[in-house]
Amino acid sequence: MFEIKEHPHTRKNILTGEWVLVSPNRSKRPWQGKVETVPNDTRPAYDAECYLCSGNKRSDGSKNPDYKDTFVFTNDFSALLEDTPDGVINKNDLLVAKSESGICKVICFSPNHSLTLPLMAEEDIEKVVNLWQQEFTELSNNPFIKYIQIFENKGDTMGCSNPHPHGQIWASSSIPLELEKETLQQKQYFEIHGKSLLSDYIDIELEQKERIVVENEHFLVVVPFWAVWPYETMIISKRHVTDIGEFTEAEKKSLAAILKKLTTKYDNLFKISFPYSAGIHQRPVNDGLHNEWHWHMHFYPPLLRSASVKKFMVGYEMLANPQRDITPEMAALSLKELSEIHYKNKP
Ligand code: H2U
Ligand code: ZN
Repeated sequence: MFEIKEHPHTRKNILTGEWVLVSPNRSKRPWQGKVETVPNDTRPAYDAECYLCSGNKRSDGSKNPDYKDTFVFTNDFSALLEDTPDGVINKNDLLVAKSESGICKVICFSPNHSLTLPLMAEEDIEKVVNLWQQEFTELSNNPFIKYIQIFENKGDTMGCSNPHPHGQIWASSSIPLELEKETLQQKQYFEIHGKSLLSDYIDIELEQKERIVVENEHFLVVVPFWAVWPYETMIISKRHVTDIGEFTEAEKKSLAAILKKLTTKYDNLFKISFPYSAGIHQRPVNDGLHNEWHWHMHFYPPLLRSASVKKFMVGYEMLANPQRDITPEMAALSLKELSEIHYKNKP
């Protein structure tokens, strides 16, 4: 009889409609491949060479203010520009292109160069959450903006160019691919069930308790049933809200608290500053009602079995289908059992 804990199987990502191959039988295979060097992450609180530190010069010559908590500026090398002319290219339906415009921003989480989210005080993470909310509201006032992607790329392994605690926002004139997929799946569910897909999903997670990493009054963190990356997680708001603009003061406090707990657990897993790409998913803007949308945040960490062994999305994954060995349930259990006190702050 098919046993999900033992036998190879595929699981559906209900947010994208895509599938992941899970091979629990394979998680004990020996590793003789690439071993990454463990990055040394001790840094000074101020680095005269850093283009994000308070009062420093950036590479385009502009100077950062002497900021004391958070600081936001327009990306000096923006991937999207506000004044790109509209236009379409179509050569016999074979060469197809369209212009894209937008606004890109960089957000410094703290003036302290040595910190990361898990090492920041909860009140200071709250300031980051407040800024995300404020930027979302302000950017959505531009009628040409259709989607606001708030994200953080953390660590060399993820191609992050600077260890200063920071994130980015790219607001674009069209809805990006991942968001198109998630909109479609959530809309279909909402039309049939009259409830958000993630509200019903949360109920199952709370009932089964097999994939919960941590929770508080307003948020739940799970390794999703369909996770592709070994320690992938999602923060899901317990209340059905479509975007960060709707969060109350209490919810913003709760979000800061759970961000600290989750990222602390991540650092504690391999006792390093844990790399990841993380970002908020929420409704598109200036695009009519999107009641189907349920706010959540994805964390995609690249590490597999230690600080130095990374998961490669190659071979079968590139050519056919994503695949994982350790099950989401095993990953959730490891994360759940980890301390909520950062290893660097242990007495
Ligand atoms: P990462 O989050 O991937 O490290 O990128 C940092 C961003 O900071 C990157 O998009 C921008 C880069 O364009 N940047 C500036 O806006 N000004 C600078 O002086 C250097 C980097
Ligand atoms: Zn710095």
